[in-house]
Order: sequence, then C-alpha cells, then structure tokens
Amino acid sequence: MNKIKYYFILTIATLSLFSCSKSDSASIEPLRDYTEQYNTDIADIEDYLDKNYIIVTNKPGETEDQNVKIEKITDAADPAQRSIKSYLNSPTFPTLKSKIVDLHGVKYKLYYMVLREGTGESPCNVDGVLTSYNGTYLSKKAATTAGEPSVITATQFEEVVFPQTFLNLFQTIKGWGETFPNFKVGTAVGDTETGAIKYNDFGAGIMFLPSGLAYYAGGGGSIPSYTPLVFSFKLYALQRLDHDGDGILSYLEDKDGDGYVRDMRSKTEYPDREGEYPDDTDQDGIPDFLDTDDDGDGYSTKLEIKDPLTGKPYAFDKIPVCPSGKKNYLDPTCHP
Ligand SMILES: [Ca+2]
Ligand SMILES: [Ca+2]
Ligand SMILES: [Ca+2]
Ligand SMILES: [Ca+2]
Repeated sequence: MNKIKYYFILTIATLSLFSCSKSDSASIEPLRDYTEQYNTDIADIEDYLDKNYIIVTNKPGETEDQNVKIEKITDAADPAQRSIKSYLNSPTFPTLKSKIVDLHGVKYKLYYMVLREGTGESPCNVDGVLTSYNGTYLSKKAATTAGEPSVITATQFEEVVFPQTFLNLFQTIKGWGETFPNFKVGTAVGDTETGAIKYNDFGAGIMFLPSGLAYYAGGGGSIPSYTPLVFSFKLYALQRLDHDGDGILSYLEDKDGDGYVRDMRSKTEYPDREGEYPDDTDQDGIPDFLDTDDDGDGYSTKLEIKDPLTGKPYAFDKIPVCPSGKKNYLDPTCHP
C-alpha cells in the first residue's frame, strides 16, 4: 500500500517537475514580457515574505525533522510570528538570503531561506539531488470593494516525503539548480534492522522562485501559468553526473570553480550575453560539461585525458602534450 502511494507521488513529481507545456489551453496567449512578469512576481513574493512566518520541526533522526509550515501572521506583536522577511541576512540560522540570477535579460532576485546548511558536499547546479520537498504556488486574491486588502495565498501542489530517485538539476526548473548548490548534504546511515536509510544533518531550506525561474507560461501539472513557486526542501544526498560522458564529472568541468556550469547558447535565456563563455575551454559556446572535445583539437576529451597506466583521467590542467606540442593520446611519448 505504502509503496503504491510512493509511486503515485513520484509520478506526480516527475510530471510537474519536468513537463514544460500545457496542451489543453484553449486560447493561445502571447508570451508575457519577462521583465513585467518578474516585477509582478517579486512584488507578490516580497508581500508573502512580509506577511507570513515559519514553523520548523526540530526532530533529528525523524522523518519530520526540518518540516516547515508557513502561516499567515495574525499577531505581529507575537515574537513566534516573526515575518520571514525579518530573517534577511540574519547572522544565525534560520537566515534569509538572496542572490541575483541573470536570465531572459532579467536580473531575477531569488530569495532562499537557510534553515540549516548541512555538513557534507554541495551539489553543483547540474548534479543529481535526492530531496524531500513540498511545493506550493502563490496567487494573488485582489482587494475587494468591501475594503478587504489583496492577499497572497499559497496552494500546495506537490509533496515528496520519501524520495526514491535522484533528480537531475540540469533538467529541473532553473530555480532548483540555482538554489541547491547553496546547501550541503548530511550523513546517511542504513538501519541494520529495517534496511531504511536515515539522513541526518542534511541541508534544509525554502526557496521562493519568480515564475521565470520556474515554469513561466508553461505551468506544470496543476500549477497555473505565471505563478511564483515556494519549495521547502531537505537535501538528503547528491549524485555527481557526467553529462557529456567524457569521463570527467560535470562538477569538475566547472573551470572557474563557482559551483555553476551553464549552457548559454539560448538567445531567449541569454539575450544580452557579453564577453567570454564561462567554463568553456575552446570558446565555441558549448560549455566543457557538454563538449566532448573541450579544447577543440579534434581529439575527444575522453580519450585524451586518460592516463594509460592507471586508466584514470588526468586533472584538467595536465592533459598530456607530445614533444611536438600536439596532443595525441595514441603516441606513447606524449604520456608522462
Ligand atoms: Ca564530463
Ligand atoms: Ca563555473
Ligand atoms: Ca567548448
Ligand atoms: Ca580535445
């Protein structure tokens, strides 16, 4: 019974996280202007941060640990109802942080709350994550003629309590890839009796995403188009991925070491891109993590960078060079 339930939850999760278009829309609305939509979204998000507070469950070792409830403030004088916004840049946890994400020609402000950082490694923005999460979308109820002010409400569309698969951040909504690298995993211990894995000290947080970093016009599952999303999440584990299959994990193809690798070829996503492509050795626009020949010399990286003695890849800056100056993986004199 429980298993069936999990599969059901997983199916929903997969549908809403990965589907990008709605097929049942009767009328086709032209795509909204990204800047205008962002201005609406960020106003709604900040209103939500001002008028709501969090209740966090602290039960280390239990499934509920770091569960989050977000409630409307009914008594502003009650210290237990401290607004989410009031945690902005707090030196202690929980703390509300923000970062700028440059996409669609918009400088998106992405707010995320760190309940706990975690103790292990951080995923890069294209790694796989095993995460328990709860997603809601925000919508605005207009002010009434009777004098009631407008109000932002959150509607839950998804909850995954026991994640079964790693989600590839390269394929999820952009906001996920921009948020998870700011968190770390914790420890995982298998229960010798039940075989179940227990996660402790994992990173836990909440992200507040403008629709441009989520589904935008597409919506997804039961999510309406153009709605900001709020996810509370726990980062249980990560999986290093190798997107181009060249034997170098993608997070090691992050040449500038900022924790992010990006495919910037889309004119919609990067309309005013200037200067060099980051993390792209041969500057052909294909970032190293997607480029099977990073240096553009005609030899695939996979064959080039393996040490024939150990079978292990060389560090990126130690690609063997022949006495002739040419890189050639077939010539044994080229290998130290
Ligand atoms: Ca690779
Ligand atoms: Ca980078
Ligand atoms: Ca390249
Ligand atoms: Ca090459």
